[in-house]
Amino acid sequence: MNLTPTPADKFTFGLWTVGNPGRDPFGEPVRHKLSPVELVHVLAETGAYGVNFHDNDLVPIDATLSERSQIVRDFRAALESTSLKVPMATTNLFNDPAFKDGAFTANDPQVRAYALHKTMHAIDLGVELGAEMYVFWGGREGVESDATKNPAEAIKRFRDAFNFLCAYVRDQGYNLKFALEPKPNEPRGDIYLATVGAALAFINTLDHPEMVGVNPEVAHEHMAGLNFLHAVAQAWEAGKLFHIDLNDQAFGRYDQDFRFGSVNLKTAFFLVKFLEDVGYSGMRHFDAHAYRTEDYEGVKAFARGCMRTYLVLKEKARQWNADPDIQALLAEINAGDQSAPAYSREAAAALKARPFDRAALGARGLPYEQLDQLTVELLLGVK
Ligand code: GCO
Ligand code: MN
Ligand code: MN
Repeated sequence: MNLTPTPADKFTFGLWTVGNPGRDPFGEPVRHKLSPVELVHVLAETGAYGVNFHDNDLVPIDATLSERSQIVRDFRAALESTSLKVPMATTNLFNDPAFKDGAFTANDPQVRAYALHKTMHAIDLGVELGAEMYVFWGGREGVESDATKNPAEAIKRFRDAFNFLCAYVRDQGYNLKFALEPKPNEPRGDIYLATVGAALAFINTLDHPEMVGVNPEVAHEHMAGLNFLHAVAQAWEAGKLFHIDLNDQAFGRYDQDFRFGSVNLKTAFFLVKFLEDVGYSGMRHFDAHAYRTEDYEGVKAFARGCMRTYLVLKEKARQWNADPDIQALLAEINAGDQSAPAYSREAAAALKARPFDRAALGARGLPYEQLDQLTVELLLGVK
């Protein structure tokens, strides 16, 4: 089994993931901060394909123009020397106190204008470094109390912002797509467009829906108690799976951002199997961070672990698809499968008149226990 990542695997990490210094609401950082250039080298050592960033992961919010130029030059040189790519970029619209009530949906119109201003500059920066995907995670776009904001008005503000930014990208002639990243809560009490399904419905109301897709994240759907694979599959089927954030998360807990596959192995398996089976060709972005117990050796182990687990599960998916016992059960389960007849008045009348043996339908056993147990044994390495 070859578990060495290659560029074709499209494994990427954000500067904020391997660069996470281990601060949490209860404790100070446990790792010293590395510069963006140092982080590029850490990622190159682990075999990643690309590095993503928020504008301020790279250029501090109060940097002067000449500082910005120097930072971009140094970063570009690090990318060139390591062959790392920047496939995706995003805006930090959550850290600065100006965004305490949200960015595009803030009640203060000056904040909304500043959010557009900051995002246009951040888009320019991302495009300058080669990004073709732009992620929007609305971390502060929400409320603690519904007394404070009209939720329908908030959605309208969101729409105005996306229509503005799509027009900006088109006007600049950038080759850039947008991916919305839903999350149900944290840091706000409730965040708007909380799930992949909500984002998909919203996209169809935009001026340029063809430019906009989703960036689902494992942890975010799990925080809402939802089936992540089903959300991903719906996005894929709608042609909207533009990007994906891989990590892991125990249900019912705080926002954990654990190493991919470290909690729900079977869920991770079916996700990888789906992405590989359908031929998803986008980035596999690990939006996670190392345990707070780790030093930078541990951070590298964390990054390598995300990629290795993905590759192991990809190989397991290949075995699952080739396994004769599993395939025989699938053939049995799907026997007699035929597409539904197209509607015609005659077809409908014939279907209405058709007799059904309801008791026989209900009596048919389905070998799902066997199929799932075979899956478990294959994953446990005893098959
Ligand atoms: C989170 C989010 C973020 C975003 C990032 C890119 O829970 O904090 O997942 O990590 O993915 O801001 O937009
Ligand atoms: Mn997240
Ligand atoms: Mn994310």
